[in-house]
Amino acid sequence: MKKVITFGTFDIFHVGHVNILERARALGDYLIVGISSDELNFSKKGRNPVYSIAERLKIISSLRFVDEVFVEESLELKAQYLRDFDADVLVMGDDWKGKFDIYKDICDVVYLERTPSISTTEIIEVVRQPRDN
Ligand code: C2G
Repeated sequence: MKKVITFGTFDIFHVGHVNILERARALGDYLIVGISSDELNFSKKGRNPVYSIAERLKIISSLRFVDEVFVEESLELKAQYLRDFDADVLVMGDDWKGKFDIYKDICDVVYLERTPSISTTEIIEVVRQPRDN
């Protein structure tokens, strides 16, 4: 069984997240998703996620092409996660291109094109815009 693993915050879930998870799963037989804890997101992005870790775990695990989810506590634990889950392929969006090549001694590393013009940050900004009506 070819095990694929990927990581992310997946806050304010959107089609860009669906696209990367669906394509990641298509590279193997089993998809594991490490979901950043609230604290890790704060350290990565300087803000708490809008959706709690419990909500983000529930949303991602509800997808038919996701087989397993866990909480990603730290970026520094990535090698341990890859080994613990016995991953064959690490998949990330190409905004991370090159950043995880150091794990090529543990598993294959594949960067997939991000879905253009959608991001959690943009959605938050649009929602915050004052209504002109
Ligand atoms: N993504 C995408 N297209 C978008 C937005 C996001 O393909 N329009 C991908 C990202 O490239 C990433 C995944 O969706 O692979 C999750 O994105 P984020 O929730 O922003 O995750 P990130 O902060 O990149 O966390 O250990 C790695 C980090 O936890 C990754």
